[in-house]
Amino acid sequence: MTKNKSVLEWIQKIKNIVNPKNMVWIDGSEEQLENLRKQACMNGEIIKLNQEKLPGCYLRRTNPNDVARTESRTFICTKTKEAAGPTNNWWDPEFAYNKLYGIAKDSYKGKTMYIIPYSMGIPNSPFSKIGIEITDSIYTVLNMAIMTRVGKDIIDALSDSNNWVRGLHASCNIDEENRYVCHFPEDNTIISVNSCYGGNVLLGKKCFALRIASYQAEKENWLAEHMLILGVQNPKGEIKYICAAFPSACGKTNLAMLIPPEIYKKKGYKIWCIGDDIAWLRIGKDGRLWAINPENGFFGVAPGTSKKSNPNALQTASSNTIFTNVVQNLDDNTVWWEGLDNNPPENALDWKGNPWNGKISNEKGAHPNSRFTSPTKNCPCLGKEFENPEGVPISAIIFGGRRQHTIPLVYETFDWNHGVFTGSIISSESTAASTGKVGVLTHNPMAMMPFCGYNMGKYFAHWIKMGELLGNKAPKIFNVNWFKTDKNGNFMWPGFGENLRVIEWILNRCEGKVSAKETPIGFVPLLEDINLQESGVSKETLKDLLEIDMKLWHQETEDIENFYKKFDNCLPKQLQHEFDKLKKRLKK
Ligand code: OXD
Ligand code: MN
Repeated sequence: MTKNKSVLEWIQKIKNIVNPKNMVWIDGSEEQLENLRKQACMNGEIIKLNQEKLPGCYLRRTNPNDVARTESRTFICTKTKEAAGPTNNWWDPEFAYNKLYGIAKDSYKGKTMYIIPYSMGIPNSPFSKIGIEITDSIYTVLNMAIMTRVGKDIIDALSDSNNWVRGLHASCNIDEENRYVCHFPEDNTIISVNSCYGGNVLLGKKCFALRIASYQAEKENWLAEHMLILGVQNPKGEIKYICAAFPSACGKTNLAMLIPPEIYKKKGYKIWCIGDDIAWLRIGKDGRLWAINPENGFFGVAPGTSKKSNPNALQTASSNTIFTNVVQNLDDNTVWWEGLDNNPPENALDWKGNPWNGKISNEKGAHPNSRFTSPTKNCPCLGKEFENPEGVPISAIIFGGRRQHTIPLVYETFDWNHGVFTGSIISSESTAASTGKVGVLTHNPMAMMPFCGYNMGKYFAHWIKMGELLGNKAPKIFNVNWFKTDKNGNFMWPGFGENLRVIEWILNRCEGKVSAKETPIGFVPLLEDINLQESGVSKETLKDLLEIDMKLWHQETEDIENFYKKFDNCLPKQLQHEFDKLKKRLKK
């Protein structure tokens, strides 16, 4: 497949460790993938679903101990602990290599070693980067073939370069006590053992496109971010693009594919999805910030996805999709999950493969972090610029989290550094995307806490520097919160497609079309500037949604103070300064 010396040497080294029966290069051909699907159906790794109703679709059940990312077992392995910073788990590289090679030793015995050359981004584009993942799991190969561009073209594009990311995945015994995901950013390497959960083993995604890439981006003056990219087409046909960072399972996929409310549709508004999870942002020739989505598929959360919440995602996941840990309806061999509709199957298997009657069972049928892996090209609202190697120019950056109180529906930050500060103080209620308790308020700066591959203090400084490089071409930065609740615990904002009303205000602000009210935390909309027509939201509720509760903000500052202490001397002085200014404004 290749004569590249660095590739061949590394493969030989890994082969000597894992000791496979044989070795197969993934060439990206449909024929090879189809053979692998057949093999995986035969060995029980995946189940073929009803091909009339769900053409090209399969189901996978993971080991019940292996259903989400394991942040406590994810490590950044750099020469110094300081390089990994105060928010990452750190291991000395030599220790980590020894430990993980020890665990992976002989673990491919009797198995096939699959070698997947893949590209994050469009092959041959200067914005793209290449990786090679070795795995013993066909499920991983099939997912990688959806999520990234794989095959012979990629290894050809690499030619004899040594600039590629090494990735070793070994399923081992799916032993949670020996499950580790280690990143070695200083030598472009990732090793993941004892898991088959997507976020831990699709090494192009979180491991490369965020953790390793964020490390590279800091050195090369760009940004690798946990952001969706979306285009808003106005009635004049102009498309403006925004990026938005939200923690896992907070609705990025829904926002990226939103359906405009009827009145917006009638006026001619359209939404174009460019990406739902990761953005690589670079300064373009024109000095503006440009974004590409380095992925080629969606690894979306299934529960809650419905005709009402996200018809585009449902359509996307209706063919050539791998479902993981959802319900199997035995009557017609299709799939179901909580929130899909009000008609759960009676004759079904739950995500663990146990008999399940959705009409009477008190247990959930699908795991809350069950997923669909679907090709981007299935998405009915995929923007044509998705294939543009230069990406799309970004007009606004949005940060957000899941907060019942304190954070208003939307506010605009005063300038870039205040925007970076606002990103740095995001906290959000934890979700099922990672192991651990759900619903706990957790700090998640820029939604990158689990994904920043180096010292987060240095990452903040890098954001500040990017603002300096962008100068007056920098996009405006906003903060949103779709999840504010009233005193009865009900969501006050309808969310989903209705979020376009807020995005319209954001774009109007970018174009200087509307004024705003200055508050201690930033600019909030004037009540009349958010279009509530046919939204079902009253002006009174909007007022509550936009309210800044001083008492809660004082508490928030105490919390920020504690959080910032973690960073010690690596917190950029600009952020401390922004924090001091906020406290002063709140005192007035
Ligand atoms: C994801 C995540 O899977 O953020 O995208 O966990
Ligand atoms: Mn994500």
